[in-house]
Parts: sequence; structure tokens; C-alpha cells
Amino acid sequence: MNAISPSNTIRTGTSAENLRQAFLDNLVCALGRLPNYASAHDHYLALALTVRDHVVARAVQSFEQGVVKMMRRVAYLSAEFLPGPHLANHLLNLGIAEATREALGGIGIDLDRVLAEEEEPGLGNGGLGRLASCYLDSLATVEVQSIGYGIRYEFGIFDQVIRDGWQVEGTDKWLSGGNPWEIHRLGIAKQVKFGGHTETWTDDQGRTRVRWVPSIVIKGEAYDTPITGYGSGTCSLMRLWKSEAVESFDFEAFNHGDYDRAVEQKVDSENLSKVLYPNDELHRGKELRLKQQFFFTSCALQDMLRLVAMSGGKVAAFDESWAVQLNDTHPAIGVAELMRLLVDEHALEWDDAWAITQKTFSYTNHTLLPEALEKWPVELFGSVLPRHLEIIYGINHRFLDEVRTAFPDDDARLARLSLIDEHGARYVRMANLACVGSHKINGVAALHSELLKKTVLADFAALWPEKFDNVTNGVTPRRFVALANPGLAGLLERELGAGWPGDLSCLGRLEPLAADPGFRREWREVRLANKRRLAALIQERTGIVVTPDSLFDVQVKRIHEYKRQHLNLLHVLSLYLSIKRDPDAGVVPRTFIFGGKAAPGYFLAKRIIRLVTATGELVNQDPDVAGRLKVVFFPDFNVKNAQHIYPAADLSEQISLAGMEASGTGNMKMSLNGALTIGTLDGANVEIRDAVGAENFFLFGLTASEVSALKAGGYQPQTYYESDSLLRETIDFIASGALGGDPDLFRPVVDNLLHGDPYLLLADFRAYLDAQQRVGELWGDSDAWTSSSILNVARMGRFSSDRSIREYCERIWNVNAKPSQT
Ligand code: 26V
Repeated sequence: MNAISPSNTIRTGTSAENLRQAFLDNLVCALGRLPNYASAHDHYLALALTVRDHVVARAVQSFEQGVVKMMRRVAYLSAEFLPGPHLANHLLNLGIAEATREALGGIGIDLDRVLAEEEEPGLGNGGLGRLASCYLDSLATVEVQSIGYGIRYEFGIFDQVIRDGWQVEGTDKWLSGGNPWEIHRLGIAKQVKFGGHTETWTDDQGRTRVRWVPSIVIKGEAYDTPITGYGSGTCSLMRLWKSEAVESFDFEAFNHGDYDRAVEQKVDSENLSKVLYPNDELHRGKELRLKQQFFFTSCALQDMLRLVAMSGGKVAAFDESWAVQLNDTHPAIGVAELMRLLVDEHALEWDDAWAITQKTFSYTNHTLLPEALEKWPVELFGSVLPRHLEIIYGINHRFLDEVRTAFPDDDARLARLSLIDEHGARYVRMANLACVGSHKINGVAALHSELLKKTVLADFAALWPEKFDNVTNGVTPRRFVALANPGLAGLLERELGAGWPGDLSCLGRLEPLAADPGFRREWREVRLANKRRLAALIQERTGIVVTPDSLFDVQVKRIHEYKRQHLNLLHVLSLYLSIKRDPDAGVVPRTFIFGGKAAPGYFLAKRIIRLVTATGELVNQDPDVAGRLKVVFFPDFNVKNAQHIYPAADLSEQISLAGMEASGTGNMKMSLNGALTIGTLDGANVEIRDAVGAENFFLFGLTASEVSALKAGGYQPQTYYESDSLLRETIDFIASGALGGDPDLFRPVVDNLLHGDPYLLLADFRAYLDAQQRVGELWGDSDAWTSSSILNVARMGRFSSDRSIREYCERIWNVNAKPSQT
């Protein structure tokens, strides 16, 4: 008998009556609350438990299918995930949003208030973690069996508050209100070794084998969060590992009265998964981070081996059971760990194990920034992972022999390709390990993939051109359109039918409506309503009053010099100075909205946030400005806040220096919600512009090759400063101390620009201002702007993460996805 599928039981019934009864049962029986005393948070937990029953019932059936059919499954290895709030997403995917609204409405509870209670798991820094979550959503939607493996950080990305204009970090206590979405799998625990030494021994077939004798063993326990797909019975699983001590504590030490030492090991073990590392301005070889990476990767690979055995597969055909994607180099140690598991623990021959390893792994690169490339001092690496260092030497030895054959007498090339960097101090290069151990290597946008082959991975591209591919990123339209923008979703449903979130190619059918005045009016009304809601939220969070009919000019993303939030500020201040010079200057009313976290140790990024808030302090109150300019720093940009911001953006700022932003995904989210983009030819901007049409995109700035040429010729920011009086006036104004009440506050920013300007703001300043001028002009023609906005949405269907995932399935993982309708 099938124990879980009947849809008419209280637990999994989908009528409003069923849902209400299950909700009330959970309130009383699971939470111990009588309805009259329940708080909004109790309502949230009771509803989450109700929906969880539906989700888990699907998840276990979906999982069973994978085991029975022995399909090749996808393991997405990622040190970061940013799923966002789950509840509303599940309601949409399960098709029970309306019934739930009715169920709660009938007992006087507002569903939106309940949804607002959910705190999101901030288990990532930004784009990379969010992409991983979009991909789990799409994998489930296109009906591919998958597990996203990662770390269950107790403390995720810090909470950001703004105090006196400065970023102040707070501890992210995402688990403090309880987490109804995860299931602690008590039966699924893995032992992970660290330190110690290796020994050789002879097995009963007379073969020399290696044994790793660790100095410490840590336990990883699995916490599963099911991820539903849209209109699909398949669920992805996000399986996160929490570190625990193998023993509670050291009884021997305890009995000898050494209490400190008795608990020391337990504390150390538990610390491993405590906290997410923020992207600093530099990759620092921190031991704990290396341990985190090995910890989750080893747990994941051991778990995959367990599942191979469970579904009757063979270890010697591991790659037929699993396609393993390395989300950046964070899990690249998996290449050596799979070798160790196959050779040392499952007694495979080296060459067989290596063939399996290469067929199993593929690697996605997410940045060209040299300072972000991961490398570990050989000493440190060897002390944490002595056996893996030996294995890496073994891989390297064979690999360099292969290189010598392909390129005889080319020592410089050998040195560049080697897994060990030997210029000065010796390092293990994780990108090289990932490349050697994978059968496919991809970048995340067309331009990025090309630049990868020309720059950081050029030697690998010369050696193995066939390994290289591009998969342009995508975003899930369920969360970022259907949920975030219900007004737009209503229009899309009316025009395209209810299934549109499952097939974004249908957006094309909106094109003719761009010329329809009635539709344009409805479009504007939806957008204005979104902006009113955001204006209310801005006032609630910052106290700043903004005008919903002004142009909402939005830059939300991590704060980094290469993303050039300070270029945006140079524009704002130049407008301010124009108004001060001539109070009647024709400046269209704009609300500049900034948001994003700065790494706690990134000095300049923090100054840039202060420059935003100081500009706001100056501009927002000035009577000469008369409300035409408002500058807002929206605190604590995260997935939940993003869902309120994206649908209210008129203008999407994607102004990174060309060649620096691997892809960007906020660019896609805003354009899919009807924003026009002002941007450089960087990352996926290039493809967005191709898709929406050059006439619907505000392009400016140097191209990536112009950037290289300018840098090669010896870039002199001073020449731009001297030749452009508005630029000079703007920079001088910042340098004058007029902002923020302290004359030295922004000296470091000014000095950085005048003496170096590593991201060429001064070179792009004039072109940026000209493009902003064109923005202002088009905004003045509301019909033309609206048409352009409609066409942006109509032509963005390609940027659904379903399309990206289908490409991975076909070209990289060799698994079958449900075909798209078109
Ligand atoms: C890492 C680091 C580490 C230390 C130095 C400063 C720094 C700066 C950036 C990064 C980002 C590492 C990887 C990453 O998050 N890349 C982002 O991946 C997104 C998804 O593919 C993509 O859309 C973004 O363009 C890319 O920055």
C-alpha cells in the first residue's frame, strides 16, 4: 500500500478545509498553543509544519524513485546556499497558495503577515550561493534527481544594521526561532578525519596500500531540507552537514580532573560548522576554512558512496550513479578525496580510480579576480590533509608527464600548470586541481567563459580545449517573478496562461502588447503599486520618505570596488552639484536605492557605504533639491528584502568594470521584473542586451579589451580628472570634507581614485553620465519607457535557471531533463 499519497487526508489534503484543520492541529498538538494565545510566529510555525507534511511526502516519494530507477543523479557541491524563505515558495510550487489564503482568512489570519515571519537561511555571501539555490529549484522543476551538499552553518552571513551611517555587523541567529524545514537525519552521519600521518601496509593480495592515521576524527550529521519544483513531483534535497564531536567528551581526561581538556575536543569539533566566512578583499589561507571545505566534501562523497550501495550500484561505476558539480573551487578537494576513497578504502587501481574521478566531476568557475583564487600553503595543507597532499603529488606527477608530452621543453608552462605553485612559498592551487580532475570546465556567462580561456585558465584551455564550455547563469522565475511580483504575475497569467513560470519562452508573446496603450497603463499601475510598497518599507526601515513616482534607480549587490557603487555616487553628486549651481536644472526626480553588505574586513567597501549614507544626509534634506533627489541605503540586503526591491526598480545599475563581473544575476532579476538596465559590456549584461535589444538597454563604458589595453599602456586617472571639469568638481567636493562631517572621512576613497583607480571609474565617468542623461530623457516619455520595460520582460525568457539547468544536463552531466514545451 502506498502510505503517503492520498490527497484527501488531513495531513496532505489540499482543500481549504483540510489545510485549516491541519494548521489548527499543528498549532495545538505540535506547538502547544491554543489559537487564542498564538503569536504571528506561532502561526508561521504551524503553517510551515502543515506545508512541510506535503513537501516531505513528495520528497520521500521522489527520492524513492531515484533509488529504484538507479538514475544518474546530480550532486551540486557548494559551500554556500541562499534559499530565501521557503514557505511561500512551497505554496506556489504545490499549487495551494489560494486554498491556504482561504483557510487562514476563514479564521481571521492574514497569510501575508504569516509569510513575513519567516527568517531566511543566510548560508552564503551573494551570487554564488543564490545561484546554487536557483539551480536546486530548477533541477526539481525539470525533474532531475539531485542533492545539493553543503554546510549547515550555525551562523550565516552577518546581519547588517546601519548605525550613524556606518555598517555594523550583527550575528545571524537564523536558527533561534526554530527551523521547521529541516529534518535531522540521525541515521546519516559520516566520520571525517583530520591531521596525523599515513602508513603503508600490504593487503592480502600482496598489494601495497596506504592507510591514513588521523590525529582527530569529526562527525558530520546530515540535515535535509527538501526543495520542491514547480508543477513537478520531483524534489531536490539540500543536505547540509553539521559538525559534532565523535564522543561527547574525553572521559579519561575528565576522570583525571582535566576538565578543560575534556571538553576541548568537543568544542573544536563543533566549531567547524559554526560560521560562514565572508568574502574578504583577499583569499586568506585560513585553516578553519580548509577544514570546512574538506569536511562537507568528504561527508558528501561518503554519502554518495552509501547511496550507490543502497541502489545496488557498483563503486567501480561511481560515475554512472553520480554527476558531481564543483561550485567554484571550494569543494575542489573532492577530487583528491574521491581518489582516496576509491584507492585506499575501496582498493581500486589508481588509473581506474582516476578515470572514474574525471568522468564524475565538472567545475564551474565564478570569478576572474586573481585575489579570489584559492591556494593553500603546502605546509598547512599537509598538516590538515596529509594523505590528500600525497594524492595531489601523485596526480600532479602523472599530469605533468602528460603536459611534457604535449609541450616538450616548456618549463614555464609546466610551472604554470602544476598543481603546486612554486614561486617562492609553495601553495596547492585549487583551480588547477579542479581543472585536472574534471571532464568539463565552465564559466557563467559568454564573455566570462571566453576571458577564462584567455586569462586565468589559458594554459588549461590550450591543453584541453574540448573541456571548456559556457553555461550562462539564470534565475528562478518562481521566486523572483511569481512570488516577488504578484501584480506582474497576474498580468502574465492573464496574457500567457497559468503555467508561465514553468516555461519562460512564452514571455515572447507579450511583445505586441508593448504597443497597446491599455496594457501599458496596466503595466504602469502594477509597477507603481510595487514602488509604493517599497517606499513604505524604506520609510519603515530608514525613516526616509521617497516619492513613488520618481525614477527608482537601484544598485543592490555586495559592495566591492569592482562593482563600482562609487561610480554611481559620482553621478548622484554631479547631479546634486548641477542643482546647486542652477536650482532650475532639468533633473528628473530620482530615488537612488543602494543595498548590499561589505565584508567586515574590507575597509574601502565600508567607506563606500558611509559615502552613500553621507550623500543621503546631504541631499535628502536640502531645500534646493526640493525632493528631486533622494538617496537611500536599504539595510541588510538579503533574499527576502531583494524580493521587495527588484519589482520596484525602474533602472537596474550593472556598472562593474568590463571583464570583472563573471555574470551577475541581479541584472536578470531586475530586467525580468521590468527594469531597464544601465550597464557596461560585462558578464551577462552582454547577453541581456543582445536579448532585449540595444535600443532597450543603456550601454556605456570601456569594453574588456579596451580595459586591458588602457591598463597595459599605463592608466593615468589624473588625466581624466584634469580634463573633465564636472568630474573634477565632483571629486573635489568629496575631498572638501563637505560630506559626513569629517574632512578626512573620504580621503581614502579620493586618494584611491586619483592615485591608481584600479577599476577605472574616472575613465568611464563621462560615458556613464551621458548614458544617465539618456535615461533621464527616456523617463520623460512615459509611453516609450513603458514599451521598453514590457519588451525587456518579453525578451528575457532565456534567463530562467530552467534553461541553464537543461544545458548542464545535456552538455555537462549527461542526464535527461524533462523537455521544455518549446
Ligand atoms: C570572492 C572574493 C574572495 C576574496 C577576494 C574578493 C572576492 C571577490 C569576489 C569573490 C566572488 C567569488 C565567487 C562569486 O561569488 N562569484 C559570483 O558568482 C555569481 C554566480 O555565478 C556571478 O553572478 C557573479 O558575477 C560572481 O561574482
